[in-house]
Amino acid sequence: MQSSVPELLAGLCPEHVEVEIFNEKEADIPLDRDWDLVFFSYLHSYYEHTKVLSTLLRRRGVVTVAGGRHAGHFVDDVLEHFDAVVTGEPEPNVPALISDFERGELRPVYDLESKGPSAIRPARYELIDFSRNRVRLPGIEASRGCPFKCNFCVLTGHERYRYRPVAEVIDEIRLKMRWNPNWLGFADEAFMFLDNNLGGSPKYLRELCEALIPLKKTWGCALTFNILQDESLVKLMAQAGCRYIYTGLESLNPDSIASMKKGQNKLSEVTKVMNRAYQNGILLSFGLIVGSDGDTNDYLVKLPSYLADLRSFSITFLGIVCPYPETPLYRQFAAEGRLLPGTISRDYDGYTLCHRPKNLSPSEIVEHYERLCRELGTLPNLARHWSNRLLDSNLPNYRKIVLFSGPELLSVQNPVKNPKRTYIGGRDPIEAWDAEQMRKLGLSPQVLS
Ligand code: B12
Repeated sequence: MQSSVPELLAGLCPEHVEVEIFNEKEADIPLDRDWDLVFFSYLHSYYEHTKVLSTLLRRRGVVTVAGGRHAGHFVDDVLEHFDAVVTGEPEPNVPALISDFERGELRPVYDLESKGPSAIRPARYELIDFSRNRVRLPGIEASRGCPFKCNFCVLTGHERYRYRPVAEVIDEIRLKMRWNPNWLGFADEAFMFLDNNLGGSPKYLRELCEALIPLKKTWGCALTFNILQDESLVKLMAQAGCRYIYTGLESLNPDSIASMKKGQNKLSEVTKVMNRAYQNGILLSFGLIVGSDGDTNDYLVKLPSYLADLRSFSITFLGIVCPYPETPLYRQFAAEGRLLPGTISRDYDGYTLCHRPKNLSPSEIVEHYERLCRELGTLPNLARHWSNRLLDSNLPNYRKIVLFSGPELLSVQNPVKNPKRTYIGGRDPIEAWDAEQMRKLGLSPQVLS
């Protein structure tokens, strides 16, 4: 999966504007081009890098704009490195910004209020270059926000749950979406919902699924545990073409779930809920995070055997709980003096420990984390995953999805492979190219603790 922001913003540009999109995961950004205006979307951990890119472009007279969650939270800092910042939703603000720019009247901050999710315009899928990323699928948003209030989530306290009219979502899928042509027909008509929680309103999800049935597409999404407890809804999703669900299981330790304020995860129901999804033809993959206040040595040592008991190995993200600066968790750790000294925005990547854990030392958490990455993302676990899952359902495409999930399962090994990093916040040097450019450009990292 990749961010859909570039094609989303492109869809908001007036027709006379010529647009190019770049995703640095897929291709280097050519910094010698004579663009008039460049919009940047980035995750917190790429802020230093994005500052470098913006500064290099601005030196050549290109006007730069930043948007997204980090930019919206750190407006003053961001305005030192970009010409403007969008703090509101893109739909009203991008057209207004372009119009101001064309008149030579660019303002520093754009915070016009959106008319709501019906203002979302279809993305420009034809700009996605599937030859640069042969495995990605097109993505669409049906909703934004989430009704839950998990203490580590960047949405908590910022975004209420809202959804688009079903007919507009269906039309966008039918008429605008472009399919990945690289899989000999397998990925034709397959897409992802990029929503934070497609099940934020079960009633809306039912309506959406009813409308998706006639389209006969194959799709995946992320949603919360409570939806998986509703068997009729899971069946309806499968009937509508859903073959993959990601859910944030986060922890199998009740104390950690309680510390995250994630009461919707009912640990006693995990086995039942997982098997139900598989048997209905949906591959359930999940994320786990370590480093929460309930975690102990005993739990972290036993985690692989708990997963073996569940006979479930389809972990997509194994992370270290991250106190993103706009979250309740960050405010809690800051108030308790538990942020590690000297953490910079680069450290807020979900794989680096940025706080002092309650029951363990920072290096103990990182040692457990590195071991778990190595132990869980292995070929024997992949073999177990395939043999446990392949025969669960014979719905069309289910087995293909199980087979194609192999690389995702192995990718759990990837985060901690850089031998130059300790993955303890405040200790590791910035990546070499960024550090060199920052030195030349006189930029310093954003210290967050
Ligand atoms: C695809 C995806 C990924 C991809 C691509 C990342 C990316 N660049 O977005 C990959 C797989 C790399 C990824 C990784 C991770 N992800 Co992720 N991911 C997503 C996902 C599912 C979809 C992103 C997307 O396209 N959304 C649709 C677009 C349209 O919305 P958006 O990105 O939210 O942007 C909105 C606004 O912020 C704004 N906006 C954003 N940028 C800009 C720029 C401009 C100029 C303007 C005007 C507006 C604007 O416009 C959008 C519409 O309102 C989101 C969930 C979600 N729905 O957003 C999580 C999400 C972004 N991921 C998240 C997390 C936690 C992670 C991981 C830490 C997971 C992990 N433990 O490994 C890692 C982070 C790695 C890192 N180095 O920091 C969090 C937040 C992370 C953060 N830093 O804020 C999210 C929000 C999920 C969640 N609710 O927890 N992820």
